Amino acid sequence: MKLLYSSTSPYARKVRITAFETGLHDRIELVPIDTTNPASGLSAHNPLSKIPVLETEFGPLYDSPVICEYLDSLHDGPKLFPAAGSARWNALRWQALADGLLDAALLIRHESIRPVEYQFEPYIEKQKGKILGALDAMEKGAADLEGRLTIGTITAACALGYLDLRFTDLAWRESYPNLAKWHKAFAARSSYVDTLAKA
Ligand SMILES: N[C@@H](CCC(=O)N[C@@H](CS)C(=O)NCC(=O)O)C(=O)O
Repeated sequence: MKLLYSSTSPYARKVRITAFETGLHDRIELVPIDTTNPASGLSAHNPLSKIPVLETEFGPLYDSPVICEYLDSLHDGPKLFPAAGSARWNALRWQALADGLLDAALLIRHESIRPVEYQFEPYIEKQKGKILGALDAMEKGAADLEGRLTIGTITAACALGYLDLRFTDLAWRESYPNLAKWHKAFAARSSYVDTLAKA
């Protein structure tokens, strides 16, 4: 299976960590894509022109929650998407929360690479508020993260990793000690180390 990705994409990282943790890593061929290059051909794989995209026997799959759930259906080990009940809905809520943090972070990033005269500070502040709101909720619920590995814990780790990559000024560890402690342990996993951004 081909995975269209970039090494800095936190959504693609979710997929790559999922592939490692489910033992499917060797079945995936990584195909780097530059999303800023209109000639990349990405839109032929995903009409939204976004990564990650996984080429499968069912055609291209996107976005990251769909790809991760597909990969989780291919192995017999402990499931990253719990089948039912509170375990399932908690994992999916954590995924939505951390994906939402990432969405806000990416919007800030897109805004901040525009020429300064086109940047709209109130919009950036609004998105920053979403990031901080998500971090507050994650800090309060950090005990939840200590449990089994799920798509929720993977997404939370990727979201915090993206703040480390692009939002160092935020210094999130200073205000969110429980999250910092949890993330430190998660960051020792080889799936996390092997998927660190190369840029
Ligand atoms: N909800 C999507 C978000 C994917 C996404 O926004 N990917 C970014 C890269 S980190 C992208 O391809 N951006 C290019 C664009 O928006 O044109 C997912 O979870 O896969």
